[in-house]
Amino acid sequence: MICLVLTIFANIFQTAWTGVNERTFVAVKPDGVHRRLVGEIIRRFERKGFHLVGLKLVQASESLLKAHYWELRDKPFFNGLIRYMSSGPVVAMVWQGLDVVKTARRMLGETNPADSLPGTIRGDYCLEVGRNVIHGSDSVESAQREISLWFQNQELTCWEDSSQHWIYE
Ligand code: DAT
Ligand code: MG
Repeated sequence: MICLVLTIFANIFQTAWTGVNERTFVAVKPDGVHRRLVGEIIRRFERKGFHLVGLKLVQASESLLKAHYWELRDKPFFNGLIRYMSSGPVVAMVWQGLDVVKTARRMLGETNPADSLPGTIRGDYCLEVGRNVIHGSDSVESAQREISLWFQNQELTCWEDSSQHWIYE
């Protein structure tokens, strides 16, 4: 019985995060904050038509960052990555909209700015992989994991977007 309830709940939860309600986790990294890129980055997501549901300035703890980048724990750059990410505040955000995970990654550009096309955030505003100004979830599953790591449920705001009818047919 408990299993059934959990399955139904999980399904409702998943359904709620698909289609126009898909969500992703985006963070302006400390270099982006220091370099005054926060407004520019938010502007790009707003103008694209995505819907902001969570936003905060965070001095991330080492444990949060280690959990966030757990998959990279064996990489030689891991310790440097954690030092960089904890060196200053991060602007953590949750954006919502159709295909937001994939589209946000395309807006970010490639992991290495040198491979990122002009017009992407990393293509326009940075040069080195170790200072690539922004994070974006790489799949719907990562987005769910990262959103729950960085945000409490009550920090996410559901609000009616008056421009929805002009963005979706
Ligand atoms: P992404 O941020 O594009 O999802 P990732 O998840 O593979 O890329 O790596 C996370 C971050 O780690 C990345 O934004 C910058 C850093 N990083 C990745 N590869 C690196 C490398 N070869 N040298 C230094 N830092 C690296
Ligand atoms: Mg990644």
